[in-house]
Amino acid sequence: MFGFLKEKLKSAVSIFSKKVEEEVEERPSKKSKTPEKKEKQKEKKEAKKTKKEKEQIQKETIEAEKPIKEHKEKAHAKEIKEESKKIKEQELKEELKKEPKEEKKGFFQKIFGKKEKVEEEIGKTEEELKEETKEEYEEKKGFFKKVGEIFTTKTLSDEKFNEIFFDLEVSLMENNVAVSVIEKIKDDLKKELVNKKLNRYKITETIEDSLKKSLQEIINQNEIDIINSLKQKKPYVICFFGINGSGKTTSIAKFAYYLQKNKMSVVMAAADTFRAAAIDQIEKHGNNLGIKVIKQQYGADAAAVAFDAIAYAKAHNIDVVLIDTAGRSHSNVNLMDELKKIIKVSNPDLKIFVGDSLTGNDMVEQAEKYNKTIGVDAIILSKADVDEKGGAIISASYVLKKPILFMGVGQNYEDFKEFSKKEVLKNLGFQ
Ligand SMILES: Nc1nc2c(ncn2[C@@H]2O[C@H](COP(=O)(O)OP(=O)(O)OP(=O)(O)O)[C@@H](O)[C@H]2O)c(=O)[nH]1
Ligand SMILES: [Mg+2]
Repeated sequence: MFGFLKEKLKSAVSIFSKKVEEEVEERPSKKSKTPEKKEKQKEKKEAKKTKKEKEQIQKETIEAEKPIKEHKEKAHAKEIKEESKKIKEQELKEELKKEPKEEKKGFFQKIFGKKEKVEEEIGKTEEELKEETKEEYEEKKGFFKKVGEIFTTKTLSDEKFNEIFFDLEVSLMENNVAVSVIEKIKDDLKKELVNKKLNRYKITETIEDSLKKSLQEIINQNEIDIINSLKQKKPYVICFFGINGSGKTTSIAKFAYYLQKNKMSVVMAAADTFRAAAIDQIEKHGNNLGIKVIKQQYGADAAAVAFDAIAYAKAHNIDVVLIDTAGRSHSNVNLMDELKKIIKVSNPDLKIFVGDSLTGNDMVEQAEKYNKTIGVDAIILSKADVDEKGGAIISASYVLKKPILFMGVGQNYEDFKEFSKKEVLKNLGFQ
């Protein structure tokens, strides 16, 4: 899950950061050297060469004078030793004579020296600084320049940002991230980067922080505490729908297993009377899990099956009714009308859209259309275990403004994960 998107995002963000850095940094290119600069460099080289020659001559002279020098040095060694001893004694005497106040000042100066120096220097004008020796002046100027250079002087224009963002945009699109999600990421990044003086040492960090914040907001859609909601009404009716093969029947079986684990009783309605093998399929799950399945014959009225299941739940004090429906594309008017009828008759407490995460943007588009026609309360995304891209998982709830309840992560009953924002961010490398 997310492996592909994570890698793509990582490299796209790194390229994006580099391009932003290049854009806001003003580095003189090597090619742009003027003829005067070239001439100066040549002169410097020559000077270096003559300096080397001079040093060679000096070295040879020193070698020749070495024996004489050694003799002289030995003779004076004793003399120098005695002299330095005298100087040290004198220094010690003077040090002892000094006022204790002065000693204290020296001590604090050592600790706060730097701060005092900065404060002292800040008070000086450029002219005052220039009055000092050239070397000192250059050194100090360098220090203040460094402080000023933390923030870039050049800023990123809106036009340049759009140009640089293009690669990141393509990466997100290739990984099934919906257009509206990309737009949000882009707008958020723009706010952080465009026409702003940036801390040149924190450009990558700024970009990563902005992306993390955007993703947090994108996946943060009104959560539902499902177990708590289920306890509010009896029987609690849930209807599942989506396009063909999206994983509805398998998800219903996994949901039933999850409810059993939470000590809730369940009945399932085989309201897919459209596909021949659908009734057998859900019955098989019912047998495996020890759950009653309400069914009629193939081609029967699906709404009537749902109605029967609710009646059975009421009569047997069952907590939850799960209604399986036939797969249908939003564009199939007859089947959509049939679904509307099921919804009208069963009046579900929760309408769940089951989407196949592998189908990416198509799934998100279908979900949007379902939402407009019959309303979606929550989402289950199946096949997340085989979805390497992950863009649809990020996009679905943002586009619909509805929470993702569970993710199908395999073919077994226990391969059903409660949606965790934290885990999604972690899998994308943002936590
Ligand atoms: N790897 C994986 N496979 C899944 C998952 N969920 C469902 N499948 C498989 O997807 C296929 C279709 O699943 P179904 O549950 O029959 O889908 P459906 O939406 O009920 O299909 P129709 O009723 O024909 O519309 C089956 O082979 C399932 O085993 C999942 O989370 N992971
Ligand atoms: Mg099915």
